[in-house]
Amino acid sequence: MSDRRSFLKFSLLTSAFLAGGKTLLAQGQKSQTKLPTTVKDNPIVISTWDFGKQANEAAWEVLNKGGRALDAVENGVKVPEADPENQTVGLGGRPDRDGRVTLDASIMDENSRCGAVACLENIVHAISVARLVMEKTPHVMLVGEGALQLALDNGFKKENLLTEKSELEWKEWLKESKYQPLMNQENNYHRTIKGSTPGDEKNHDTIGMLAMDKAGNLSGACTTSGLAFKMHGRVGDSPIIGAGLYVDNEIGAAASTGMGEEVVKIVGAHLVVELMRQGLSPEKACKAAVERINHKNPEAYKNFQIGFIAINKKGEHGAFALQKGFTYAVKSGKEEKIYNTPSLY
Ligand code: SD4
Repeated sequence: MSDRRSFLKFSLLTSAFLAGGKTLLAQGQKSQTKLPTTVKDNPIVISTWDFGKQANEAAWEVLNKGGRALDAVENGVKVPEADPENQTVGLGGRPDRDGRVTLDASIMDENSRCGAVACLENIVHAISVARLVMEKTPHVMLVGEGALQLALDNGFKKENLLTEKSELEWKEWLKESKYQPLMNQENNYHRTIKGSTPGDEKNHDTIGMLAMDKAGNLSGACTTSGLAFKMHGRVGDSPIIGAGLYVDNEIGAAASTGMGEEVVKIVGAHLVVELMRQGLSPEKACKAAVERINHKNPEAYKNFQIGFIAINKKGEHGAFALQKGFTYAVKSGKEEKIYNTPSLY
């Protein structure tokens, strides 16, 4: 089938899929979808992977006291950022192929204000620097030296983020040094990193966290050390507003984890929020985004994982992944649970 014909076929399928073709914002029509009703006084926080549970607890301390969702998500993701045993976020993150730990992070609030840092070195709490970008500069993203300078100017201290464990793994990887970025996913990771312990990374990756506070406002945060042994300077989806994270306070919020390049190509988190605007549940919206990635690159599932999480203004949550094994943690007044996420494969 020609590219154009496949595109048309896909577009038709998509139109039929979306609420009977009723609302196609891409064509400039006004949304006819009723906005979800906010459930006030019932805060909720969700985050990626099993390790989201501890992060949710820190977020909950803020939410339960009636604090802002923005403060909750920052507080929450700082937990894995500070954990040296966690090799995918902040301190202890796996380095790039040159042995440098470079962090990506983004944050977004209920007023669509957002901030991000990319390729930030030597600062543990990349998320707080992303918040500084949002609150103290007229910009949305700072990278590398500029991001570091902002952090230092605001009292952050430089630290070595490369732990002995991550350094040893990097040195092991250097023996063959295949310049192929590795996703922190068990089945392809342990084939390559001989020094690593199977099971260590199973449920670890980027942390994406979404929260709704007692006032019914939404915020989100996303922070990561990115792909292990990536090229120096590589930036993933996590600091790209709309790709790794997106919040629309009228509709809902979404975040992603997994192979960032594929998420950027479909502007994943924004897509999930727009699909919720069309009336899809959080899980169905995440599923449609994963299907979009799979449609564009049907070989994708063989090489990597992608997962999306989402919440809407009703406090409903959901997630979907490309492959089995993705989990997400939820804490609200009603439940505290780690969910196994449904997947395409
Ligand atoms: C990235 N989505 O940088 C993030 C994190 C990741 O394995 O890939 N972790 O693409």
